[in-house]
Amino acid sequence: MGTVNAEPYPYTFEPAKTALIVIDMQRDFIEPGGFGDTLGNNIGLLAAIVPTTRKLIEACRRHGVRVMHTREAHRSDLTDCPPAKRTRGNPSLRIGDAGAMGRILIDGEPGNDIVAELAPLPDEPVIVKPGKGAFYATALGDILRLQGITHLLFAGVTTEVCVQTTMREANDRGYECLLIEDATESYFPEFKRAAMEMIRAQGAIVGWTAPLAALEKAFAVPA
Ligand code: C5J
Repeated sequence: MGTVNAEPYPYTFEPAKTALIVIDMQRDFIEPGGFGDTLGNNIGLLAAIVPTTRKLIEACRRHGVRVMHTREAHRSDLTDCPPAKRTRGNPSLRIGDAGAMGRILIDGEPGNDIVAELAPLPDEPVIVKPGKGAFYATALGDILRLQGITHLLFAGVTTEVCVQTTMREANDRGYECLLIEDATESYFPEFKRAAMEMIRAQGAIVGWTAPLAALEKAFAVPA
C-alpha cells in the first residue's frame, strides 16, 4: 500500500490495483507544425511536460502500476465523428482535413501518434477514443475491470478537456483518481489551475492532485 501526500488529503493506493492513464500525448497536440500549433496555441506549454510524464511512466513501470495510453482519433471515413464536433467553431482546419502531419485526428495518421519520447510498450493498452472522455465508446471500462483495477493515476493533455472529462467519467464509475499535477497541461494555464481546483474541491469531489515528487516518495517507502 502506498500513500501520496496529495491535495486535499492523503491518497492511498495499492500498486497492483492501480493503473496510470496517459491521455492524448499526441504529436498533433504537442509538436511544431501540428494541429495545435496551426490553431495558434502555445504548444511549448504542452511539450514542457513530456520529460516529467516520461519519468512518471517509468516510475509506474518500475513499481508495478499498469500503464495505459489514450489517443483522440476518428475512423478515416469519419463515421464515428459527430458532425457537430467537426463543424463547431468554424475552424480553418477540420477533423479529417489534411494537416502538416497527415489528416487531423484520424487514426493511423502520423500526427495522431503518441510522441516518440512516451511511446507505449507493446503490452500497454492504447485506447483509441472518439470523444473527450476515454470511457465513451471504448473498451477502457472492461479492460480495467478485467485487470481488477480500483485506482487510477492521470497524466496528459489537456487538463480541462480530455483529462478532466475522463477523470469525471472514472469518478462516476467508482475509481479513486489522482491527477499528477506536473504531468498534465493546458494551452491555457488558468484553465489548468481551475480544473485542478475543481477536481479536489469539496473533499476530492472528483479526485486528488499531487506532484510527481509526492508519488515518487510514496513509491520509495518499502511495502
Ligand atoms: C482536445 C484533448 N481536443 N486531448 N483534446 O482538447 O484535450
